[in-house]
Amino acid sequence: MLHYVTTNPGKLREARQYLGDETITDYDYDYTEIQHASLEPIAAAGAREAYREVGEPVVVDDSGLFLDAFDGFPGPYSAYVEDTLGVETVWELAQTVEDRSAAFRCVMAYCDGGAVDDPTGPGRVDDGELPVRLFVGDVAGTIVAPRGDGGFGYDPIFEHDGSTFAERSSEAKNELSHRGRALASFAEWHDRQ
Ligand code: ITT
Repeated sequence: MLHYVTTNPGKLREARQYLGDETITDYDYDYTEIQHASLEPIAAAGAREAYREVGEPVVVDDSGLFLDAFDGFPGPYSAYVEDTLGVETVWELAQTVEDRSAAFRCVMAYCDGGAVDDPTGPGRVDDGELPVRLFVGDVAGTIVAPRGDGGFGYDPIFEHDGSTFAERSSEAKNELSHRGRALASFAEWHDRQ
């Protein structure tokens, strides 16, 4: 069984909706997040630590919101900024600039202790540590005044195609979101194993 390791119920709901209960089981574990300017090394280190904790195949999901006018802030610090400032304050910050374009990014990292059959498959990071595979999804949008009751985190202030992510069901969000795109490329690879 594949363990989806997260402390965030919103991420888990979307992963379950996409992959199905027969593919993943949740594992609530708060792995150490290393400090880095990009999500990939954070996810890779997290997957290795999660695998050592769980002892079975794991996937972790490191994601963030990147505002163009602020050179990608909060980016890898999105969870810290949500906890300390809050989503409303990020909307207030965005109102101080004209360019409110932004992107969500999701990096999923898979680790099964190295027993991956296909050494040349997608996203493989083999840098002398436990091999991991990375599956990435991005979506562009605009920061807007909060709307909608669904989703989680920054969803109410992220608009794409006329609606915020908080105005979509998990299924409708997965059809075009950063996480949905990362899940699609992960599932495409995983189904071939
Ligand atoms: P885990 O590390 O335990 O998985 P986390 O919530 O701490 O959970 P991250 O470190 O990846 O996750 O931080 C991501 C931040 O971005 C966090 O504040 C989330 O609420 C937010 N976020 C991630 N994906 C999102 C999405 O699809 N919609 C809205 N906000 C999102």
